[in-house]
Amino acid sequence: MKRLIIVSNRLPVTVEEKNGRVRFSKSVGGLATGLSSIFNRAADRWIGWSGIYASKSFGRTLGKKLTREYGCYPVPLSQKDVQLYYEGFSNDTVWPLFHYFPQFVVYDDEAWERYVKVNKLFADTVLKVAGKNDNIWIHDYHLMLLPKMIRDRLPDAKIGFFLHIPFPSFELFRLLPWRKEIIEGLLGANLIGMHAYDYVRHFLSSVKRLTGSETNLGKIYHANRVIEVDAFPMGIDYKKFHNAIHDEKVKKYGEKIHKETKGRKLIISVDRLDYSKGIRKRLEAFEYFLSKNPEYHEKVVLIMLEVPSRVKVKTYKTLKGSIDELVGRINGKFGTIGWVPVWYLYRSLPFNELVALYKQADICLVTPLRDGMNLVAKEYIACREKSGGVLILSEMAGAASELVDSFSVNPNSAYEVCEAIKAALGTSVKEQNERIRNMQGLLAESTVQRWAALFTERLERVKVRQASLQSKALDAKSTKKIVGSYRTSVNRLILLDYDGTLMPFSDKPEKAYPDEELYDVLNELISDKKNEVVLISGRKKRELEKWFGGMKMSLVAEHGVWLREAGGSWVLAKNIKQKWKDSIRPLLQFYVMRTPGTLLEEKDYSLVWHYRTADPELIVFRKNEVTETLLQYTSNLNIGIMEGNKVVEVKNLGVDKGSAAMHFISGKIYDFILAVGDDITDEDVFRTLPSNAISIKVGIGHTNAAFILPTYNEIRAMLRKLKRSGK
Ligand code: ADQ
Repeated sequence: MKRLIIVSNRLPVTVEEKNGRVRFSKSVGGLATGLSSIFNRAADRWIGWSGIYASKSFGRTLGKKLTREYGCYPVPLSQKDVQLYYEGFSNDTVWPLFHYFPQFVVYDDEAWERYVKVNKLFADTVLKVAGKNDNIWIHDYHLMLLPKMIRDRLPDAKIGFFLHIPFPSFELFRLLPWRKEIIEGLLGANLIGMHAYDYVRHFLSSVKRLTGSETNLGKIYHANRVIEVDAFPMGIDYKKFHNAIHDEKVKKYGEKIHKETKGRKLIISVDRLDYSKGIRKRLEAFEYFLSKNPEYHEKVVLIMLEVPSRVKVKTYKTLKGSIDELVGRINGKFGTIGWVPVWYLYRSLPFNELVALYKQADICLVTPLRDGMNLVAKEYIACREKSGGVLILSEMAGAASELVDSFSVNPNSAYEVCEAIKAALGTSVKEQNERIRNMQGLLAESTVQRWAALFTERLERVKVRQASLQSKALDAKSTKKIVGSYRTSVNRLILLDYDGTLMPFSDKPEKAYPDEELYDVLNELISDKKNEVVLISGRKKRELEKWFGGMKMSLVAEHGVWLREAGGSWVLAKNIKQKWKDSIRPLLQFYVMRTPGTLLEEKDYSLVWHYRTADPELIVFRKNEVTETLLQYTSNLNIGIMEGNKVVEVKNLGVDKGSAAMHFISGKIYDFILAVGDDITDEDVFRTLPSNAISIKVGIGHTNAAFILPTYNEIRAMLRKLKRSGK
């Protein structure tokens, strides 16, 4: 049966031990609420830490109860695990780095090793529970290695990953010594979701730079799989908040707030006490507002509601101290006997009281320095009715791209925040209501329930799409058939590409020379008189001759420009010219100079611009520039521009690997034809083949070939198998 398996650092049930008694309570966060709408306790599973250390004697009974009553499977974590994996690597390394606070990042090998270990513990629990048809949905930065760990042990699993915090630009991400492991870990998923498109962009850029894998429109071709990445902005349980404003308890508490604040204009801010939330800067901005606008003294109150968070982490302790001090300073400086400008509550409020605050507030001040999404901004909007209300929202929050009717501010500018408060206080209720209505329309549609449903549906679809791409994978049955027809045939033609097909790619083309194993494989094939082996390459004839000149096989160089029958001499294809090279060469040289990491290769009848080691972001632009310029210069010459694997090649038109293949195919009647290649130039061969030929593409992607094999290793193994069967 297809089930949903949710994996997150904490379970949706909070377990607490007090005086030897264990208490269970439902977690109330946005994530738990959102997922509960699609989580079926009886059938689905939730894997995470319960909040109780594994050493506790009642651990086993607790586990059973959690499973039986809540569908939850606790991951056993020791105190040391939590200290190093959660407080350490997750919150002292990843959190500050991903929120653009490199100065707070702790690089600690021990914490990293524990992060790996705990991710493995999570993988063990997932593997105990999950089957290959289940949808596994992993959440957040604590578990970034988990997708790959599961993929390694359950290769066909359907794995989704959602990152709740920003993904930083490569300039920051590269600071992390374990950046490659993190990227590889995440790429174990089938679908990766983030709150905003900016984070997706940053992630794709890191993938390109660290793995060299191709990415195209949110798809990553990596390790013979396609991984999709997209923005899924998370919403809130809109109805729950909006309906609660009519609740009697909420009304009563609201009246109390109104009375206590003496009907003054009420500004609120609500967050976890975290440096990323910009609490200090916000207070400084409010102080600036009070100093510049004495007419508002005694007329406004700022209520700051801060939930204690990560209290054991040093940076948080220091932050708490400095906020206490700042609140004291402002109140001391501006307060009067009847007016305390800042009310500071350091605790979590029950739902009804939180809603009442949202309902009473004239302004909600949400000014994080960086925030993945920020649900408080959305909750405030959901709790407004017809009494207006202004949301002042930092442009650094993921929510800013959706809540465009808020007052947008740069949280680093006390001046901007001050001006926004002033503007908000001066805006008519009519305009406030209009803005609120627009934002409510969006939030009522894009709820957290819809978010969860969209993600899981997409995960299903991604898997179907990937299955269709992989339907060409050469399986045991087809291999057997190919081997069978090889065995019974007497005239065989084997057309092989070289780079990427028989050899892996190298930074520099000249470094990819053949190894001993490859010579063995080729010699085995050649030794059978029934075989005619042709190497069809884009390389220069000099290289092919040096490497394979002494072997009894035919060679094709420069994508069909030069042909050499086994034992014969090189022959030039018809209608080939090279004079054009003199006018194109300086052009490409100019681009080599302007683009570090690129190089120009000159073949007899073509020019090749290689960019394998260049900055992948820069190449996106430069490649277009190069091809556009080339198009202008080549329009009246009989030459074409061809894009290959990290190369742009300028060559004679009408001559390609396909025409070379044709030369051999039409020379004789063959009862077995096999063609193998990996890139776009080999597609010309696949297209030329007669219908009974067998074609194999190396690596995933769209192709005219009948089959796909993952890497050159499998191709070598396959060729060996053929040879052995033919004995
Ligand atoms: P958080 O950093 O926790 O979440 P946020 O999205 O604002 O930030 O969620 C906070 C939640 O806690 C809200 O639902 C809010 O109502 C509640 N809350 C805050 N203070 C409270 C208080 N004093 N009393 C009661 N409740 C309080 C992370 C990312 C965010 C991302 C979410 C969801 O950092 O950017 O939006 O995950 O993906």
